[in-house]
Amino acid sequence: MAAGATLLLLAALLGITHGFYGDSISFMPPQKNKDGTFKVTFHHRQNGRSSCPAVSSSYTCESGVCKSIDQASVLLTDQNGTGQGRWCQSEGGTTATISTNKTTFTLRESGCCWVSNVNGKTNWTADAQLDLGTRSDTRALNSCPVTTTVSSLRAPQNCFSRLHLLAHDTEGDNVRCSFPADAAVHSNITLDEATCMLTSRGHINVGVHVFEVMLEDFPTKNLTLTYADGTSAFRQASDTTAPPLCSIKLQFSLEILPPLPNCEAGHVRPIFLSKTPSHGDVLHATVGQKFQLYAQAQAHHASIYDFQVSGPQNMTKEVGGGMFGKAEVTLSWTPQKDDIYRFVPICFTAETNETQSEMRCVVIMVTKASIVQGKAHVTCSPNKMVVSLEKASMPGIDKNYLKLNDPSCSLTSNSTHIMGSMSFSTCGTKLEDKGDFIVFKNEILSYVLPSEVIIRRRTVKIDFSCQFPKSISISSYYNLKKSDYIFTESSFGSFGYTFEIFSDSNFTTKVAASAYPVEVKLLDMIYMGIQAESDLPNVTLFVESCKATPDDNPENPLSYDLIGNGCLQDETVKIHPSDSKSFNFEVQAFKFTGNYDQVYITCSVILCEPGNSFSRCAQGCLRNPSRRRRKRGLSRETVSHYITQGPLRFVREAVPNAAKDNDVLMKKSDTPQAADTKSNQGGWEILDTNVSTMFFASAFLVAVVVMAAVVGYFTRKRRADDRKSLLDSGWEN
Ligand SMILES: *[C@@H]1O[C@H](CO)[C@@H](O)[C@H](O)[C@H]1NC(C)=O
Ligand SMILES: *[C@@H]1O[C@H](CO)[C@@H](O)[C@H](O)[C@H]1NC(C)=O
Ligand SMILES: *[C@@H]1O[C@H](CO)[C@@H](O)[C@H](O)[C@H]1NC(C)=O
Ligand SMILES: *[C@@H]1O[C@H](CO)[C@@H](O)[C@H](O)[C@H]1NC(C)=O
Ligand SMILES: *[C@@H]1O[C@H](CO)[C@@H](O)[C@H](O)[C@H]1NC(C)=O
Ligand SMILES: *[C@@H]1O[C@H](CO)[C@@H](O)[C@H](O)[C@H]1NC(C)=O
Ligand SMILES: *[C@@H]1O[C@H](CO)[C@@H](O)[C@H](O)[C@H]1NC(C)=O
Ligand SMILES: CC(=O)N[C@H]1CO[C@H](CO)[C@@H](O)[C@@H]1O
Repeated sequence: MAAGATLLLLAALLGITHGFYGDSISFMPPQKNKDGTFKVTFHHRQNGRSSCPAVSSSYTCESGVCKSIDQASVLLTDQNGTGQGRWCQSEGGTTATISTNKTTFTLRESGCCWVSNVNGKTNWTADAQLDLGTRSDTRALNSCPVTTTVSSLRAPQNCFSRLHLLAHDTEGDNVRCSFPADAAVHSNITLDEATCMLTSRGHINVGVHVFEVMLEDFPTKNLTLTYADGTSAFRQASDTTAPPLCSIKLQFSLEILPPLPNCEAGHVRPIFLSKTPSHGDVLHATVGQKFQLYAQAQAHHASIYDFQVSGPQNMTKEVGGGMFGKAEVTLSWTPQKDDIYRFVPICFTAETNETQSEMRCVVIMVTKASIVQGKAHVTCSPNKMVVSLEKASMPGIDKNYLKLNDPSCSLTSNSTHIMGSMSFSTCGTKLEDKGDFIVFKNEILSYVLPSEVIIRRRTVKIDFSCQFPKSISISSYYNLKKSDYIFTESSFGSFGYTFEIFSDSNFTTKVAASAYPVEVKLLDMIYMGIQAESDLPNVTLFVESCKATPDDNPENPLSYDLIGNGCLQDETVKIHPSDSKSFNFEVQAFKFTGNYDQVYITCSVILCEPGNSFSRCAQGCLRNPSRRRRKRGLSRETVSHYITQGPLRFVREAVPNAAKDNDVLMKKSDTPQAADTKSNQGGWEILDTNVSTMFFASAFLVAVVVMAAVVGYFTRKRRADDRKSLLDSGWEN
């Protein structure tokens, strides 16, 4: 299959004089022309030290496959000052028009002279192979994985533990990374196929190590590939023997330096600060508009003199210093017309004399215009709405930078659509009374990281809503599932929580919706259970905090912690064993001191993928949460979401000397309407009269109310029961 169409890149000059330090190749999405030929455009970056190729390599095409070749000149893209050279990189772009009946297209380049290295490698070859079939999911040719490295990677021997390579696939395919069969890799260095992370497993000798890494993309769904000759191939996602859709080679050198006394990031090894984009981020740039990337690093005991960058031609670099060993860099680039739909990898390191920071890489997606008109399709069901956007209507859109009204909710996607689902109480959905209809509204917005200095993405704003005629009793729908919380997050898909009250410690019989507000007696045990549901099969539920408030506002300053930072805060809380997606607990009923008659419980919950000992779920109770070390990228976890249950209403026990209180109680039960309005916002009748968002919010913040009319006597009793924090004198009046 590999034979046939081969475009030879002859770059002999490079290698001979200064040695080969590695290269990377990135393809633009290949295009099929109307006449049946293919347009293949790629950018080739080559690494050096004191000098980099400044002239275009000469390309030849075998067996008449290439009808035309258009080579843009090779330009130096980054270097450490003339003569001083520690690194340089150049990039050249090539567009080839190819005509072939084959199903794949192969690019190959070779040279004799790797830089002298401890692996004993001399000859090198650069390979890329593209499948020329039209994918049934995108109706376009496959796009190759996107990767690159900076020119000069170096790490002190005792500090090198891992190197995270960029391996992005624009279609969301799986990218697998591997060493080619003939690679001479040090036996103490391993490469993780799925994450593309090089890891040290032991002693590695000082010197220059050279690496060749194959990046191959495999579809995550079944799809059909249709070829120019009319044939087609069905590709089963689970077929592990199928060839990759694209395979490209990344080559680089890593110099292992003599050990340093201190490896801590931020000491002499620079550490990136929060304004720097995260590794693997996908950023957006618009043709004709200046794109800027800002990064900041710090080394307390070394001086950062420069940043090394792997980027496109004509990207400019501005390095600035700062206090306390900080340094910053601003990269500016204005994409041209030819760059449209290009995915540009950018990697950078902060450089000190002795060493360098970790390598960070991002991908810039170049799109046409800054305003996108997109259409949303909304499906309304009794307890949720699902919105989907057709990607084709918004070329270049990226789900990772779209959010719903509540930015803790993000979106998922398949190859053709971007989707989000939410219940009417979550993700910032707002209720509006339109007279004859009740409207639940939300919107999709492009969002900007709070840490971002420069807003660079296109603006996307799509309103969507579900409306229900007021005349039908929507209450009957909602009452079915009072505590349904549905969220969507890009890495997790859709997931939801139910938060229920159970009648006993078996946690099998739920208190029926009609029984809300749930009446409890002071000092009774209340049994509550949270259950998670997720698109992902293997997730762990973690309850980070649970607190009680006298109303459905979790921010109410009057609150009492049952669980905080994953630790039990109240001695009556007991957790019952359950499966990984459930959390069952009991707590002794209580009430707030003062004129408060109900209690709502709000918990902050997180879902994690198992297997990461640094995930919030694995860490459990943290007495000092600010010291928690987060390791990014190893496995996924959701952000915290709040879910609320209640109200619980206290009913009074027959206690002596309570006639006065009983009067109060009687009054309330005489006017159930009013009492209800207080405890659960009047149920659903409001629909027929005057709608307020209040009704809506509290209807879903179904709470656990413990009760009115318990005054002085119980207050004192509680104190006697030693539940001190509840009864803090500050709360009494
Ligand atoms: C492809 O195959 C057809 C039929 O065999 C032939 O006529 C045509 O010349 C071929 N094209 C190329 C580019 O080889
Ligand atoms: C390197 O390539 C040259 C010519 O391309 C070949 O003669 C030589 O045998 C190769 N060396 C090795 C070690 O593969
Ligand atoms: C690999 O690491 C182990 C433990 O550090 C060391 O004993 C061994 O010599 C190393 N292997 C090589 C080839 O350096
Ligand atoms: C892929 O196709 C196979 C065989 O046709 C089928 O068994 C499997 O369920 C499909 N998988 C998906 C994700 O559609
Ligand atoms: C880079 O800038 C030069 C000079 O301004 C210009 O001629 C060239 O076309 C630019 N190259 C790209 C790829 O934008
Ligand atoms: C930088 O490193 C070189 C050797 O690599 C050394 O000669 C020089 O003194 C160092 N400069 C500083 C400022 O540390
Ligand atoms: C993507 O999701 C949308 C909405 O659920 C669906 O209509 C569409 O068929 C899906 N596309 C693929 C390729 O699965
Ligand atoms: C122009 C420039 O940035 N030159 C730097 C190259 O690297 C050395 C360290 O090896 C610096 O001292 C130079 O300032």
